[in-house]
Amino acid sequence: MKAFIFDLDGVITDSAEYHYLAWKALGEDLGIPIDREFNETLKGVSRTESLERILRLGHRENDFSLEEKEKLATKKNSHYVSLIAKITSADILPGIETFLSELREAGYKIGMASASKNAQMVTRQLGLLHAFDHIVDAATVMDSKPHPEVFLKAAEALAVDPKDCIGVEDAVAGIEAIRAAGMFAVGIGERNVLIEADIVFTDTRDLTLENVLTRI
Ligand code: B16
Ligand code: MG
Repeated sequence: MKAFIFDLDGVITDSAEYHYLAWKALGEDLGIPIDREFNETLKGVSRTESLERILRLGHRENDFSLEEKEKLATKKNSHYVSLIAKITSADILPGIETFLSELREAGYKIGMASASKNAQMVTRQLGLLHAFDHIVDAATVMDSKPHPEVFLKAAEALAVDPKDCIGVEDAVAGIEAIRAAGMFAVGIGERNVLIEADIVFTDTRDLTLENVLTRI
């Protein structure tokens, strides 16, 4: 194995909570209640697709023009951006900084494959820009997870064969994307949810090089 490619939300930091708060507020404006359980289905899913799912939930998918949907997505994003402005290095999930340093010292290439167009900004806020050799710009990705494109783009930028990459993800769609890219899939979350992952850690604290390499 030569490279590790990370998802952002739910793996490096829990910005999923801020996505939830911003979608919930938009849902309230539209009369569509969004709870945490439904929010699970939005994890790793692009902004436009998330909005479509919310509108379908409220049976309002035909109530808005493309232009109006863009305005709704922009409104959610402005709210989200105002929430993440408060993110600091204290919001890095436990064990992640140590793991990234461990990988750097061991000579692995390190990439990020997030569906978020705010990934650069969040990573900067966390003080982790230096820890990644490449962060894929989600705006250049045509097909969302579970399509493998974002992971394949990261591997290409790192100049590593996908079969020599390990992908780390918290979302079902993300694990599917890693597998479809031909990479080894490490899940962060529940074993019974991330059933397609090669290995699963429930806590980011357990994400160490030894714990991963001994299970490949
Ligand atoms: P944005 P990840 C994903 O990030 C989030 O999990 C998902 O909830 C969000 O809708 C998506 O990014 C797009 O984010 O609106 O900021 O472009 O988990 O792939 O790092
Ligand atoms: Mg995620």
